[in-house]
Amino acid sequence: MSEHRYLVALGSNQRSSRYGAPRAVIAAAVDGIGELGTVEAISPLIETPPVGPSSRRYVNGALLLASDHAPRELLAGLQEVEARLGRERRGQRWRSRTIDLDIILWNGGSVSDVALQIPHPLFRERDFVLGPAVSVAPNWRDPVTALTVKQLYARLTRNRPAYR
Ligand code: A4P
Ligand code: MG
Repeated sequence: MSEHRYLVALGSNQRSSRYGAPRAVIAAAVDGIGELGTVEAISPLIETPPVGPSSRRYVNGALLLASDHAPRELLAGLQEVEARLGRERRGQRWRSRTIDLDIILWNGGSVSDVALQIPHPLFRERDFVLGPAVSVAPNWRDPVTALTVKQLYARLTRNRPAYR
């Protein structure tokens, strides 16, 4: 049994010369993440309108990972996967990217330092994270608000239509 469990969010809104369209990039990222532990569940991939300056739509998804890596090690592993898939780290924040991998929740609770915050500070406001997350971890409880992923998603989308 792996020591840790993580909810990881995946996003892509740019083709990769090597892997192709965003969906294929995400599939390659899932393979890479599989080397960091056991991927226990993958959400359907959804198309979402961009939040921030990028004009291109994103493909987003989420997965559950069981892993022996502690949070900072996992972050380093995810960044290695991003680098392998051709993510350019220079430039504007929130620019188009071939792949973005974020740690959303960890079963060990909270982490807060300069390089890593878990829960991800913005995930409660983002339906492109919560939508996919609901399909893999509906009952996972956010340690900060004590609400489940499903409740956070319902709270966020109560007054407007979901993407799907
Ligand atoms: N970092 C801190 N906490 C974490 C965490 N929990 N998981 C640090 C991953 N990384 C974490 O990230 C910058 C630094 O965040 C990392 O070096 C790490 O130490 P980054 O991925 O290099 O930069 P970024 O992604 O440009 O910035 P950021 O703040 O992560 O942006 P977001 O929040 O990821 O937003 N619209 C749609 N529809 N779909 C999207 O997926 N994504 C973004 C990016 C904007 N708009 C989007 C989407
Ligand atoms: Mg990121």
